[in-house]
Amino acid sequence: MAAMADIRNIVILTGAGVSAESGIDTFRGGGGLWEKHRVEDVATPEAFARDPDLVLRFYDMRRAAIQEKEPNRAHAALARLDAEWPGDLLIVTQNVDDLHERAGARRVLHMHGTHLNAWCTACDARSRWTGPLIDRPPCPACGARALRPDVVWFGEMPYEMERIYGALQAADLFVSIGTSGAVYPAAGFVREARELGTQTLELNLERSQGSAWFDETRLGPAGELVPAWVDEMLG
Ligand code: BV8
Repeated sequence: MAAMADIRNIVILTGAGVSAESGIDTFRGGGGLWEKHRVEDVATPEAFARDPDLVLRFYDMRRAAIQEKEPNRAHAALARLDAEWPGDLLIVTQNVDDLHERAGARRVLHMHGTHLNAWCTACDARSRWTGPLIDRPPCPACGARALRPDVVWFGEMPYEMERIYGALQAADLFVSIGTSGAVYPAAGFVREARELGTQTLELNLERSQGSAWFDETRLGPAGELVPAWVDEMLG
């Protein structure tokens, strides 16, 4: 790890592993989310066009389940770091849950969207949404019955990529927490960071597809590794 004095700007990438101890299924773990539903069946625009009810029911189930979960010690530690870190800090999350925010983090970017928004395919408005979409409720903005989850599916462009690459350019430290490194462009961020000469750290339950690219990998549950790392950073 670079000396603390050299680290001013931090980019943190989180994945499903940071929410696992809150009881939210990861995507690829044993009995993981996608094992119950084939990826191509639910998380693609084609699937939505082919079988909108299946996709809407899948997201209605997850939206309801996520609202019963609570942030865990990893989310709380990251919120503390966000509140106390004097330099730039950005939590880029692949997760569509709102547990980072509910733990108190503010500098959060949902690159794959969020389960608490509905996106109107008629007027493009995004509205906060906590209920189901299966009954085709009217868009709060335009009334059209054309709402979809505001979630980035495979083949769709993740949100705010310019802002993410800008933050990576300025970062002194890139930390990846709870992600398998299976999905791009997020899985490529560690390589961008290395090419920029940025210090890289991985905190994960097991080695990931990207582990070879990190200066340091610590293995264990996020609920233990993240609070310990935040204590290190805040001295
Ligand atoms: C795009 C939202 C381009 C939906 C998600 C071939 C090669 C390379 C790339 C591609 C390819 N073919 C297609 C692509 C592109 C594709 C892709 O990468 N596919 C993969 C499968 C090969 N990517 C895309 O399509 C992306 N878009 O490329 O657009 C483009 C260009 C121009 C113009 C238009 C478009 C969009 C990808 C976004 C898909 N949406 N989520 C939803 O949530 O339903 S992806 C979904 O999986 C998640 O959001 C997350 O991002 C992703 C990865 O999951 P993880 O978060 O990593 O979770 P996972 O279960 O995999 O791993 C959990 C990890 O945690 C494990 O390592 C585990 O050990 C660890 N863990 C478990 N418990 C704990 C723990 N760690 C700590 N503590 C614990 N307790």
